Amino acid sequence: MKSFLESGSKNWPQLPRAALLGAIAAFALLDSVPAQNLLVNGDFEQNDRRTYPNYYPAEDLAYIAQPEVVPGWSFGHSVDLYGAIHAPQNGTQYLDLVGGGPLGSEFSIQQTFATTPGAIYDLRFYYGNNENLAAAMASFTALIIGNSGPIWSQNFTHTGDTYNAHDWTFFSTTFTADSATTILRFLDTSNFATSYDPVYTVGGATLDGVVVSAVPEPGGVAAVAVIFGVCLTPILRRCFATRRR
Ligand SMILES: [Ca+2]
Ligand SMILES: [Ca+2]
Repeated sequence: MKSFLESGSKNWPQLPRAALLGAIAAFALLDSVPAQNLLVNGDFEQNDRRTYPNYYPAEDLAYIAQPEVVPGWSFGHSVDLYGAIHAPQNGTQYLDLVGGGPLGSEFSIQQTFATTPGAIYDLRFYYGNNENLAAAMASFTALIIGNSGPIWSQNFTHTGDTYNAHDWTFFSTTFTADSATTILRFLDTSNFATSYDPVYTVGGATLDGVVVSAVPEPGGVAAVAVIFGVCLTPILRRCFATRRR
């Protein structure tokens, strides 16, 4: 029985096509491998909101103030974890940057993660606003902070989200780390007073699905191309040699 290669000019065009398809599949596979999230609890699913002492079943939210913790994150004055009826972007929980407290308090979260200086990383997250700001404007600043201080920052605004309907807005960017550890920080700047107390606030920007991942080095993709080139060249030579006979 003739091998595929030995079958001659009748089948040789199929081999490059099969190899090409294999190469395309390999590149697609490379592209589809889920990037590892370098953040802990970026989706705010850890620590069930119902286990916190200030969980309000009727509103399905937990008010969280220090010394209580949100795994992976440190936070300023207080935050809230909102439950499933409030339409999280993923899972059953999302974060309200503003738990509740005196207007002018610092409402923020941040997390430190390991990085390689000079390496490129991808940051992506979804944001919205607490329903108390449905007719006003939530705002916050996102920052990436390295050894030398902020290496990236951007201001965001959002409005229109209601009690159980979120128009989650997606954002992504890339940054180059300059140190062995990097800080991701979200600082709420809404400063929106409640209707019942002009010096008290309860609503701010909301977050879910926060991911930081390493961007594959171009060298890795190039290596795949080289491997395929090295493997395919002798096969193609044999194909053409067979055809010339
Ligand atoms: Ca979530
Ligand atoms: Ca709140």
